[in-house]
Amino acid sequence: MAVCIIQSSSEAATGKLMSHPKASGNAARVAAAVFAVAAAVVRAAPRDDTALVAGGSFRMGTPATAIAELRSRYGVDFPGAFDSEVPAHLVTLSAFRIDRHEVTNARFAEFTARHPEWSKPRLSKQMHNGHYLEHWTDGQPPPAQLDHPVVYVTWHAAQAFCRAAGGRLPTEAEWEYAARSRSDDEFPWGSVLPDAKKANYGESSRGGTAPVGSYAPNRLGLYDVAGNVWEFVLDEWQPAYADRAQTNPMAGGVVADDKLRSVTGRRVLRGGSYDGGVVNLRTRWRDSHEVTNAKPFVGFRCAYSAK
Ligand SMILES: [Ca+2]
Repeated sequence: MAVCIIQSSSEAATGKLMSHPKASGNAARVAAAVFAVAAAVVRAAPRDDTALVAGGSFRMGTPATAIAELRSRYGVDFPGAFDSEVPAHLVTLSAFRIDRHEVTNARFAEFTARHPEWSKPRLSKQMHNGHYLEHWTDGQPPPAQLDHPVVYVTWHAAQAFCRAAGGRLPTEAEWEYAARSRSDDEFPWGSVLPDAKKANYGESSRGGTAPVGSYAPNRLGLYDVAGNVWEFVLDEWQPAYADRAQTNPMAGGVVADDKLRSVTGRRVLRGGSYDGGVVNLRTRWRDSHEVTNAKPFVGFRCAYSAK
């Protein structure tokens, strides 16, 4: 099913600026135009931190015939391991933009200031697991962690943030396509196994989040795709992929903004975290959480229209 994509707020701001053609003849209007430019720049700032991903087709997921070898290679033998990645199936995506970095505490603090309905005191107890923004004090993130990924967020809050930023959460297919740099890469950096210099995961022994961008990006310029924090994506959790070619897939259907808070159930997580293992860093690995499950190792990034 196609995903509804809207213009980014930066584009809207630019359009507003261009509709001010008579400003030059009047000082007040010039001042207003200057203000509009400044506002546009401020609003466009997040857009400057996005990567354009060209559309195309790729084979998402893992063929069933590869599972035995994967279980052996990674020493993972619990029931059902890798099964959710099956089958490998052809996916065609339209072009999109995606944040180069996980959303930071600083960005999320700007969001809760502008949209206090998503601040900790205002979010009803039914909308989270009791830990929403647990690491913040008096509505502010830890000063030493402004450039760390925001954590203890719900799926609803993540999607609300992305909508306010002029985008949405990436679909699961977009996330995997971007993580793999439109290739067959097993990890965002290629096929070699991770080490403590490549990503923030369990064996890095940080024991917590790192400032976003602390490790080298993948070939599309995306940072921390593997590790640091797991990332909520748009799709509803399904235990396996549909066995057919798909265009712009998104499990669970388009989420209307006015119905966002009524979404229940599990949504997909991708990428592993500072608390995770090697296998979680694979670009094809899938996991899921309840939408209300605010955890210390889960964050997100946003996607936007390519136009
Ligand atoms: Ca990540």
